[in-house]
Amino acid sequence: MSILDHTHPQASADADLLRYFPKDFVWGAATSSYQVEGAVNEDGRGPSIWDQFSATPGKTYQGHTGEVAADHYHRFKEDIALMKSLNLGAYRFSLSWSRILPQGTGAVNQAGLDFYERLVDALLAQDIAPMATLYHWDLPLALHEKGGWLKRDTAQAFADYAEIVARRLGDRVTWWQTHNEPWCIAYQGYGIGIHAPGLKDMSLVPTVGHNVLLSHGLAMPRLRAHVRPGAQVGITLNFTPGYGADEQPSTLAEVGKAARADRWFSDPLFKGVYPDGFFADLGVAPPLIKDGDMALISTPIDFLGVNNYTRTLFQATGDGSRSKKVDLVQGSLYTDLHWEVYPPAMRDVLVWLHKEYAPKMMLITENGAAFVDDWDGSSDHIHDPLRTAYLHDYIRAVGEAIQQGASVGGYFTWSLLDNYEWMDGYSKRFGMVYIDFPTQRRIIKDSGLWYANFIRQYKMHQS
Ligand code: IFM
Repeated sequence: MSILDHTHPQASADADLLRYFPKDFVWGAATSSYQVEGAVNEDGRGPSIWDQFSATPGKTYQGHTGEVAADHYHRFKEDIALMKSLNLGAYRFSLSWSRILPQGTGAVNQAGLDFYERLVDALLAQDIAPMATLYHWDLPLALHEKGGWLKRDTAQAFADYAEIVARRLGDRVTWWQTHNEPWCIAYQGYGIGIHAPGLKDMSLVPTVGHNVLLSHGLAMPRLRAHVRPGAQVGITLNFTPGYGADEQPSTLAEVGKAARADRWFSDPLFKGVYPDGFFADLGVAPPLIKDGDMALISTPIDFLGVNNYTRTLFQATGDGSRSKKVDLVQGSLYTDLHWEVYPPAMRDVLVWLHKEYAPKMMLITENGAAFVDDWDGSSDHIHDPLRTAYLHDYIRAVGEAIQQGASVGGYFTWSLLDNYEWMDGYSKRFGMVYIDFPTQRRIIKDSGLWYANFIRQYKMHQS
């Protein structure tokens, strides 16, 4: 079968692909607050570390900020209509902490909570399940100024914030997540400084990771106390598995390091320990762990959110004395972020997670691809066969993992909308819906039409 056979928006899904997915499998799409909402100065929202970082010259592509983004704050009803036309069963969004608590702690901004209440109610009215992520990287600036994730107080503040949100929305939202990708929060934000708050000190990374995990553990009981019976509470981690192009000891060593990096957060969450050797790999000291921390962190979760986009391939250099990442794998397709398209990694990660930790359930909370979209400025069609092929092949890989026993309950594309891709600004497009940023016009891409058609066929197959 050629790419074009299955990327046509009206293509019929392969029968075996539909069969892989159990009844009540959730098909959704995801976004995050700073990447889509805009309205950064409206209705009492306080600044976050991303407002500050993106306003700092040289930090983001052409100085792009999330000030307007996809204007979802004002256009969420239009966006929910798009979700409906895409046949989505769920929408994963994140809440902006500083919209709700402008100082991170203290006085609650009711207007911020009201916005999320309107969003949730509008989703429910369309029979689209809301999935709320409490933290997707936009820490209130006021907390950063007091030390941010380097301080245990921030973990406590996060738990207080979680309770405030759960008290307001807990009667309606079934799916809850504490964090999105702690790995990125710690490593990219504090270690290599390419994300807010932009610190470049590897020695800080273990403490940040630990405090984020601690905040998750502290928030779990606070959430459970205020969410409806049957609500599902979890966390999302990102995984980029390492593979070896050969079996040289140096290659196996690199693959081992990548495996420990992938365990950095999952081992504490499921086993209550950090992976042996991980901090030594980073060349830094482990975090200070107080009595009871690991027990809190490993409080059972209802589901694990899994984000996977690519893999890393390692290969020995000429004399075999060392190995490094292969920058261009022969025959592989790369996305616009230079991420290798490698669907087997999705299957392998899910099967590994299932065998290693036996999570009650896993949800793919993000998967998708940045590709350049050509729009002629007037038509209402965007042809993006590469993105469609990516989604098709990764969905198939999820199906294969299910066939091998992994318990996966849902899949969310990243992303519903083209949006603010952090340091890359608006230069990278992940959406199933194209946004013409100057006019905010929305156009469903062929990949979105394909996904809608696939979900429709899944539903027909179930009934
Ligand atoms: O846009 C991001 C998202 O915020 C977190 N996961 C990866 C996506 C693509 O880079």
